[in-house]
Amino acid sequence: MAKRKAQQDPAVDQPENDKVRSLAPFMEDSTGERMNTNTGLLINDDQNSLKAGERGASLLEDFILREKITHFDHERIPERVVHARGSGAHGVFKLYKPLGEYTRANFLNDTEVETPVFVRFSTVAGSRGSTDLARDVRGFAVKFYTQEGNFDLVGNNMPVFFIQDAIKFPDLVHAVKPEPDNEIPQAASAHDTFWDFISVMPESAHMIMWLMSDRAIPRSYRMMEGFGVHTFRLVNAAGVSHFVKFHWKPLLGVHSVAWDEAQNISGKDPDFHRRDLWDAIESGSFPEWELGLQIVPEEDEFKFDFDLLDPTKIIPEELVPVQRIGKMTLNRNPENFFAETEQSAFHLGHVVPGIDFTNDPLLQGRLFSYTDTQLIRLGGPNFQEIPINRPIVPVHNNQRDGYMRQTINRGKVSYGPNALGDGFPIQSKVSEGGFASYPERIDARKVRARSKSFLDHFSQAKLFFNSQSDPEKDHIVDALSFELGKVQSGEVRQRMLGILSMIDSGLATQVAFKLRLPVPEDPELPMNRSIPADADPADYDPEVKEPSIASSAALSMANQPKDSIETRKIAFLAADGVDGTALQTVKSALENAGAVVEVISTRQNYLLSEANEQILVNHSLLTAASVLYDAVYVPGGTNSVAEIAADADGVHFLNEAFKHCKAIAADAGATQVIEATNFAKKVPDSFDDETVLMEGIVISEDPAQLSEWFIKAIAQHRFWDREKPRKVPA
Ligand code: HDE
Repeated sequence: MAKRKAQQDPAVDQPENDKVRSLAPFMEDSTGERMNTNTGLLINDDQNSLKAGERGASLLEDFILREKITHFDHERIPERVVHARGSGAHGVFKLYKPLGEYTRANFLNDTEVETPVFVRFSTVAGSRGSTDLARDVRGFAVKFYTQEGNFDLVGNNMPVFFIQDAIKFPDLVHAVKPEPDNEIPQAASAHDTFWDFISVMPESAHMIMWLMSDRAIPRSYRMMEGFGVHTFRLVNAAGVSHFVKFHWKPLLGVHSVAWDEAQNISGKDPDFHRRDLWDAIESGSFPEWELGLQIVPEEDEFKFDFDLLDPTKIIPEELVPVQRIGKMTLNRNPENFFAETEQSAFHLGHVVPGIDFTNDPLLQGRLFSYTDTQLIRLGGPNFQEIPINRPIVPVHNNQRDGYMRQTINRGKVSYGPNALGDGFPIQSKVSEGGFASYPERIDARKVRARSKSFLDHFSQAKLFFNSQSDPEKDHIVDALSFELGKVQSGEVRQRMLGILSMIDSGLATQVAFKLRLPVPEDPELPMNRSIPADADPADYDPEVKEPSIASSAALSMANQPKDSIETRKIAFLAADGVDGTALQTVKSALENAGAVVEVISTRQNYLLSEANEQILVNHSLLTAASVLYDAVYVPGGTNSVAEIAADADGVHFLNEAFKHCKAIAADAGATQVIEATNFAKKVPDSFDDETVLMEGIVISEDPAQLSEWFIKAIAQHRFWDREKPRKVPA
């Protein structure tokens, strides 16, 4: 394939795969080429339109002007109606062990095969140009280009959903999108229409707990889990079906930012997640996830105290463990955002033999929506021919024509059955790889109804809340107080307190305190307005019950591994006169542990150390901010320390890092800077393994010792206890 031109050469080799190679014939590269029109005519003047005299009117004859402007006028396509804001990457999936017992899908049976993938991460509510750091669900859509056709696993970073039936999706999306009269607010759920809808839809209670948790503000796309949400089926060669839930587990662990930080990042770098994903791949720190399966035999369908078909429920990992069956590595950035990321079209109806659906009513509706939406977004039925969407296997069928048809189908026959074409293209037997739907037995009346087994709306909301650490619970209280605080309608707020008290009375009390509203004394069942006109509302009353297990460790981010600082971004605050030896020692130690170090100074370009060596400056305090880093270090050096301590932005950098509970390190000779901060009084008097792991602050005169402690502290990610008894201002 065309090699990237010199100026685009990434720092590391980004491997090719069958899918990437298939894109090569469609690539264009103008380096060293002459400009021509779309019909191949060499252009002599692309800067001046054709005119009647130098100062005269432009001439209609100017086909070069018209072609250029016309193309420009038509450059935009509609953004996705949801998940408009996103970023994509190429990669591969490799299986650990064959899964023939459960599925006949080829790519889940052959451990030798590397299956190419394209992944798109997204927010849901915001438009294409909106901030990455909105409080929102994240989309996690994976297209596997298998030898049996494309399999799309179109998931989210939260394992449940707001609604139980697809027919309510347009209502949900209308409620959360900016309000229709004034298009306010952008990319935010903190407004009346969203909470009004939620307050009369108790089935959303579980999802709301996830959305108000720190899962809604990830540190990075690379540090999120992914979930298929619905229960799917795996079907083996003998036709035996098992239920399955799909999980993606990030090898870097699951981590989030603080809400105040998220809001600041949205201003300082709205592309924070996009940039983070791009930079990680460019630098060779390829993001990795393991694919996990929770498998339930058919005969266990009714073994649980929730319905497997209800998309507002998880299967707790304590009940059915997640088996890790393979690894996905994202190792290549797209060449062109529009061609690849924007035009990628996912659909959970893209399956391969051995993977099938269940009757989850949300899943069933999605099976219609995804192709339908591409027809308007990508302009017609030939969107599957767009290079990023093509399978890596050839396509033969009798579908023809339509806008922008690319394929040149040969021959007279475009129908089946046919005899003139010897019957081709022919169908495949199941034994030859043909897809046959799982022959689930159905014997039913046609009804519009909700199963009673879907009416338990609170037990797993409770399970989620109970499983959180204390800081995580506090963040949920804060998030709800923020969101409901932005709501104007008193009735909506009050109704939401009713819902919250069904989940946890302490939670409801704390939010009520912040809103200065009474908690409903003896909360009646929250009103469910999501019922048919003729129904008896009592038939739709939520069933109130306790979770089957008290808590689930997998639901809390506090239980994530904390043993690595790989790809973490560390800011060094330094100016002329810095102790170059300390700076380089700590830099090397952090880089050896896999972190990325950036030097931030009062001015751009470079600084001079005590020993007069030039040190590269990555940013000045004007173009960087602590919210864009995971930790901060201040090296010694009298002049450097004095300059940072005297710079309001330098001190603010540290205050903010402290407020957001990040690891902070300073040389013993840099305490002047620490003295200038709001948290000076909170710095321990002496340092050892224990204080460092508790407080996240390291001061030492020995750069080697400092590095060792600092690395341990950064690996903790955050020191949330700092928020108690109250946050330090920044
Ligand atoms: Fe989607 N969803 N969705 N969704 N969804 C779309 O398809 C829809 C749902 C998800 O990066 C749309 O191509 C309905 C659950 C992702 O391109 C649209 C329902 C989950 C993406 C659509 C749901 C998702 C989409 C808009 C309820 C997690 C982005 C653009 C029945 C399991 C894919 C598009 C990408 C995108 C419909 C609910 C995930 C309109 C009707 C549940 C990750 O077709």
